[in-house]
Amino acid sequence: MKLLKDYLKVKEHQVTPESVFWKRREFIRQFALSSVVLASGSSLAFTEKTTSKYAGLELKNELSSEYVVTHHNNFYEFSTDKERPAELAKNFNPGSDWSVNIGGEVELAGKFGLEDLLKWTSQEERIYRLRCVEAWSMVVPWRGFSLKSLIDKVKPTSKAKYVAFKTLHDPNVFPGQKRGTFGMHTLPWPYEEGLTIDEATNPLTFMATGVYGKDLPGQNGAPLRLVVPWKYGFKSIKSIVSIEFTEEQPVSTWNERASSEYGFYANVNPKVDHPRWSQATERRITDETLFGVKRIPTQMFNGYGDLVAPIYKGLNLKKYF
Ligand SMILES: Nc1nc2c(c(=O)[nH]1)N[C@H]1C(S)=C(S)[C@@H](COP(=O)(O)O)O[C@H]1N2
Ligand SMILES: [Mo]
Repeated sequence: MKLLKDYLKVKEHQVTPESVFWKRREFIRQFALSSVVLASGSSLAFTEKTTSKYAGLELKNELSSEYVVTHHNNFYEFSTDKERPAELAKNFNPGSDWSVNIGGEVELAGKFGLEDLLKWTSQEERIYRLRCVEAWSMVVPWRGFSLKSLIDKVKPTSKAKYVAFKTLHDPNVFPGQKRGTFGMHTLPWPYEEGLTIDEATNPLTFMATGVYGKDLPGQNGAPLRLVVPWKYGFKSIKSIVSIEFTEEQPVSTWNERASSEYGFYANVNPKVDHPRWSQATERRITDETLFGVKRIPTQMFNGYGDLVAPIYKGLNLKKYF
């Protein structure tokens, strides 16, 4: 649990010279002109939209500051602490020198450079809410491409029912993967996640390569990470090196670690509590709330139900949490 004094400490770093502040304003203005409509009132309040097609997403949100997005992270390969990944990831700048294995039930299997993936798809900006299973949340401006556009290119076979992802496994890069780092609390590496093919091809499902107009920093999952905004944050696997199309339900690292606490689906659901805490509300982290604790109600499917609820028609969401 973070204490108020920790937030005050963060606030000190957050003080930016005026020139930097105005650059950020300029950037935010560009967002406002491209994919986001500026709401009246505060200059930092946004009417959120992913693309103009998704008018259903007009929920008022404040963007979380670049500082909190890049300094309050969950990336256990670096540390179980929220502030440490930013520091420990300083030398992890893979850039485009990265490849991804695409395999399993797919026509175009192989090892592809990130550059190839970027040639096949087109990049855009998306502002999404991120709701962690730990009951904190942010609003993040990502850059990247829709996973569907990549899937359309590589053409899964009719046997492909799921998509499985893996994070890089290299203890020389990730200190947290060294044996005994967390003692018995370690996760089984590599971190793995999976989606059903319907979830993976939903237009909201995103592969991020950047945040706040810059390439992803290491702590946010450089150079390529998944973003599934209607699911708890742990589904949004970072630093992906493998994408496999499978017939069977793939491993989800947190589900494997504690299946009674973390389900395979992990859809944001205020009515299904975590065994150790309520999921009815969340602590929204923005600049302002660094000074306080703003609790807001958690929305079903994190507010993206219009676009994703049909996937789960007839599914018991308490049983398949
Ligand atoms: N490989 C890997 N991916 C991961 C994690 C992790 O520890 N390792 N943490 C997850 C969790 S719990 C959350 S909430 C989000 C956090 O993303 P952010 O740090 O970019 O906000 O990343 C997810 N992806
Ligand atoms: Mo999380």
